[in-house]
Amino acid sequence: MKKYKVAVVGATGAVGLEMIKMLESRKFPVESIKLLASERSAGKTLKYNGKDVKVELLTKDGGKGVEIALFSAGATVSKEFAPFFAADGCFVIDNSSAWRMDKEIPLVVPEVNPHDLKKDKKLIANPNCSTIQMVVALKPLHDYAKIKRVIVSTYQSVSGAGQKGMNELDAQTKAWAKGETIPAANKFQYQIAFNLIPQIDVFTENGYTKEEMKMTNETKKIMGDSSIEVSATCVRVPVFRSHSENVWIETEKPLSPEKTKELLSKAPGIQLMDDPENKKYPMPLYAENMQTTYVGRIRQDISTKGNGITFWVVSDNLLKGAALNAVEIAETLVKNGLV
Ligand code: 3JN
Repeated sequence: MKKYKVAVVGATGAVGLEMIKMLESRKFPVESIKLLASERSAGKTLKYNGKDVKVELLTKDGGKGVEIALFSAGATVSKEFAPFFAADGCFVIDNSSAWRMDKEIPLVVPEVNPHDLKKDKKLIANPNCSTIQMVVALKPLHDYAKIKRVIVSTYQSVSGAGQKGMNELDAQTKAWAKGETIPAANKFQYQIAFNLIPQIDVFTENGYTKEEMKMTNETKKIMGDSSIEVSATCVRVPVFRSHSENVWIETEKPLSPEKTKELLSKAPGIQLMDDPENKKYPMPLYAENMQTTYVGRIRQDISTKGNGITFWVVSDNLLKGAALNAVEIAETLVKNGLV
């Protein structure tokens, strides 16, 4: 089997570290690995398959000789460096929002739109974490009953804001437990311990936040159907890892809970966890470090008379929401003979 020269850009960040772990645990055919980061982190040593790898400084030449680069270094870095990597013939799978809504750039969730990957489209965008876990569940339902409208409320863990987000919840909780003064908010707008914050990213002109509008716009693009209306409310919750979402859909064709369960039980990437009598439903603690998207609490939406379903979906935001989806895109490039 052919092996590939791979790079991870932003290797020392929360998602970068998970990307390295995903390449290892999924046994991606790696011939050589290059770990790249900004000046702040260059020079550190990380492990790949038990061997020390020195983190090198990211430069515009970093993509030379690399076949696949996984980027998780933020939109600004991606805008500056990714085009140089792509021009050197390297596939770039970018986890930031920099290119997601660019018409020329595929925005891919392998379970949903693998056909959007093309040999000559070297730059590929990885969607927002909240969008990914939702569309994996929406796709089979849309194919069967055509979704007209989605209303979603998210419960997003602090790891969505990176290591600093996790450190902030950790420090505030520990201070509370010791009876000390709780450290002031820094990464988040307000104290996150024992609180909920109905703001992720900045507000836009229509009153929705950028995170909420990402869910609307990215869903239409990935599903290849701009007629699907999506209204999202994104909330930060004091959970370390895994995002949870309650999703309501309204469909053109009637859709029963039984049919929804049948469709989702066969859907790739999904595991049904829906047995309310035995208190079985997905929860973030359960999804942490798992490579599956869990769906439960499936029921008829009583406000839409047979054409509406509501469900609860939970997935590890650093895995399916970021690193795993990126590695699965790379795996799809290999499987489809594109790289
Ligand atoms: O907060 C979350 O749970 C998800 C955050 C995602 C995020 C945070 C900062 C910048 C993104 C993203 O993936 O959309 C970006 C960005 O790339 O714009």
